[in-house]
Amino acid sequence: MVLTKLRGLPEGFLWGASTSAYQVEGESLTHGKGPSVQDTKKVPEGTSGFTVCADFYNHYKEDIALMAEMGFKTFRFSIAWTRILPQGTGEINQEGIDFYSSLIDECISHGIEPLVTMFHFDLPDALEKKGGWSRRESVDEFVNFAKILFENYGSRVKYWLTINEQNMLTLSGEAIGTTSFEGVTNKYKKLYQENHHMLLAQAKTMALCHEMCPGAKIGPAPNISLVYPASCKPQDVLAAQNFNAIRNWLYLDMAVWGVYNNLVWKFLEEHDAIPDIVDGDMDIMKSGKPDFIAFNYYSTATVEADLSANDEESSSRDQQTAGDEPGVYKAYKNTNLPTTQFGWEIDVEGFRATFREIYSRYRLPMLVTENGLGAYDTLTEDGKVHDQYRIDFLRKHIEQIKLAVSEGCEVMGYCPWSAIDLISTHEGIVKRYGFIYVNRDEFDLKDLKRYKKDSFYWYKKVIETNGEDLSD
Ligand code: BGP
Repeated sequence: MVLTKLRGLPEGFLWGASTSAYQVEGESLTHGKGPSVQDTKKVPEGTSGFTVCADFYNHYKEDIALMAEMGFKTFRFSIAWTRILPQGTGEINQEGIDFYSSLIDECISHGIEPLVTMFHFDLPDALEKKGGWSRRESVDEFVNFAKILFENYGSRVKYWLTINEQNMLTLSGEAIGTTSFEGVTNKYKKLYQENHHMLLAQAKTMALCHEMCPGAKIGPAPNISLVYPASCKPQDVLAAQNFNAIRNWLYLDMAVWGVYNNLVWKFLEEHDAIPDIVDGDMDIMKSGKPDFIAFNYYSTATVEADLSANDEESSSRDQQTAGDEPGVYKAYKNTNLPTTQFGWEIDVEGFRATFREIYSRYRLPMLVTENGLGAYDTLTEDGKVHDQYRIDFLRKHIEQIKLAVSEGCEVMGYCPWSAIDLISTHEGIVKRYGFIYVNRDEFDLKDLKRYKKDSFYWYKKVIETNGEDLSD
């Protein structure tokens, strides 16, 4: 399909950008905040921890003013569960409630809609120590936290996101620092039981949001990217369908339709990992519906069939690529795609293909809650950051949004990662994503002064023209 006529982006398109509490705020164990699993995990060697980050906690007014200068219509941030409930349940930390209240007011006073993620990788450590999401109680613990948020902010926040990248918590929890398999005999059983509880918590929270905050909209925020087959061999196509189901559709089929994806169900049966499902659970899953699908997109994945899975040789493989699932699919390097300085594949058309696929399956408006380029930025002596590579990356992705919209996909907004430089999940501050440069190094905190990167001025113009002018 060659498109000659591009449709403009809809009026009210939510231009903005994203952050998460543990990666940007700092003050990680002060002002009454309790530790989360991000504060207690072992930080990869050579990278700083999360105690200071971009010190957003103390700079948020200045930072939001800069976002307003770029013309943001929305700002996606997360609320640290342990700033509100230091132990995860029980006593509320009023200082935490007040901090987010003031942050929300600050956004609104600049005409920026707060887009709030309730949970972004930072489970309260006190709950983790009791068994975290593996316990049935975790469902109500999360819903209790959500209720406190709706009570305090529900009249001011129109857009809510439940759980950031639940699929990555399941598939890559070790890298994120949220999963350990110590003493676990069946890792699938553990992961998919936790997953079942998160899905229940999400469904209950979506229903509660609609009950407590009429007019507010809520959705899940998984990391969705289309999975390609390595070739047109039918076995590779089947492998790609398997991984699409395990990586993507499990999460959205449940959020939207309240059903377990059949391919994933089969996969769980084969691994003796069907979660314990209590009577009434599937009714709960159907009771909370999303108003939109938010998703994070960085790149597509490619897989081939793993036909040797039943051989002795392959079952005794110890050098398995992280993305492999013996007998189900094998990760495949897509040589058609360029990569970032950090080795991540860049697939702009894959972004559009992902929109098309999500929309044709679920027919719900979509909101991009992450997409971006991690790079080693340099601050020049005269205080500039020439990040043309980031501008090129974002431009190409926005072009694909315009194409997707022209093809009939409903897209509500675009919030790249990240509004401001912050600490990467496991690669430190040197992997920068922001429009705003934060003057600090990995261990030398310098003065934490803010500088506008070239992409800052470019994005301002993009927003001003509602995506019409993408030129330099
Ligand atoms: C997503 C997470 C973010 C962010 C981003 C970039 O998976 O939701 O928290 O970290 O990826 O990843 P990284 O920091 O590893 O470069």
